[in-house]
Amino acid sequence: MEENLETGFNRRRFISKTALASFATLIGTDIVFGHHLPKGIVPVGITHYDQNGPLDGKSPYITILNDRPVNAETLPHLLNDDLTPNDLFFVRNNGIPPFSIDPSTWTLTIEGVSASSKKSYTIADLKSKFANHTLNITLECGGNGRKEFNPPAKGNQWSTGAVGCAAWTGVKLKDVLNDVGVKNDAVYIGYYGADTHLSGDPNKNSISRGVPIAKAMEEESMIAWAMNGKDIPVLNGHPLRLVFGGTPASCSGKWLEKIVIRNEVHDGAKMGGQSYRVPCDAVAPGTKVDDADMCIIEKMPVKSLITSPKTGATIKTNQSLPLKGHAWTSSSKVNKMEYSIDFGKHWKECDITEPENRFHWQQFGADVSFPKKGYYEVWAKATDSDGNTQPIILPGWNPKGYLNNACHRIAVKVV
Ligand SMILES: Nc1nc2c(c(=O)[nH]1)N[C@H]1C(S)=C(S)[C@@H](COP(=O)(O)O)O[C@H]1N2
Ligand SMILES: [Mo]
Repeated sequence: MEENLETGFNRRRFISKTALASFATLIGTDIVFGHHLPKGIVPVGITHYDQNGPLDGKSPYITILNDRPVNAETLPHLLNDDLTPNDLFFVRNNGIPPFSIDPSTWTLTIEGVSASSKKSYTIADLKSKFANHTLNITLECGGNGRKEFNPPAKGNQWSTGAVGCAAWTGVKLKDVLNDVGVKNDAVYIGYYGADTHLSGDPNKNSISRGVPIAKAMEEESMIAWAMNGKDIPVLNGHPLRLVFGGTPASCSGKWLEKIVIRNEVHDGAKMGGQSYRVPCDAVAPGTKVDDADMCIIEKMPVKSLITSPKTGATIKTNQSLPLKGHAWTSSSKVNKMEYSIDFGKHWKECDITEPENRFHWQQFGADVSFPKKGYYEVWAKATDSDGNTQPIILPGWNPKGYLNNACHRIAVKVV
């Protein structure tokens, strides 16, 4: 490195020391001639590395579904905290995350036919020009629960763990959009992130989705640089990401570099075809649906998760069982939380906290007692302020297995 400087060689054309160090960590050994590696070239050993052991910045207890791209979810009992710790927050990647990230030079550009100007902001600009906010927002992958659909749907076989709630710190998206200027004909925003397509083709995006302009302008729609008071983990979009509650988390663009303000529905990667879409009208399980009859998912349904005890808990007949969990919705809030110990025949009400802000998942609790020894299941069911309730077994089947908000169930043995 020094040699390059002495010979006056322009060091900036080469990969930075920090990027080299993170390459080395991923490979598990030094990259001997790493200082010769031109910027923009990712070592092949990295694009094909095998994932053994914990993911970068993640707990060893997180469940890894795939390693290329990285997808990992969290078991229900590990989601017991009001705010999900960064190392336990699920990861859903469509491509390869950027390896060389320098927050001090990172810029976000906003442009588009429905933008009155084109502006770029560094993270320092965002921090100083706009009011900073911290909101507790739940992110849930549109495919969370896909595993249960029958006939099965292709895609990551998420169980219940592609969800988490964190305290996100950043600025309101609407403050930044207003600074750029939004024309009256604006319909949608689209995002572009710094991750690369799995094929390695720099002209392809792994994903480029967005939200209707009305959603972008909501009070809780954010551009965030911190998660639970710390840097966002690289796998969750460090140094900058979008955060939208109540929509599929695929709208919340990670490694955010660009936002376009469009006068039509954004048509980036994974906006069209069957991606993040469900049949506009309900279909029988197994039906093939034409792309033209599929509608974009703009809202996530009401849902809940029992986070304590862990399924399989054993208690004594004279004991009561403290039940705990979270409930969330895209409407204003969850109004009612119930549980059943007799497979849904009778329901009893749980206590539930108020959300600190919209999209903050709410905490429910109950003391459950059982009439006699035996095997039981505890089922949990949330009802939101729009009157929507979770289905007991499965919601309507759809070709890609989205929006499974069935009641969560745990097994309990009373001895
Ligand atoms: N740039 C970029 N943003 C992205 C993705 C991605 O692959 N690349 N995945 C999306 C999907 S499908 C989901 S569910 C969420 C997951 O966020 P997380 O990995 O922080 O949990 O990020 C969304 N934002
Ligand atoms: Mo997702």
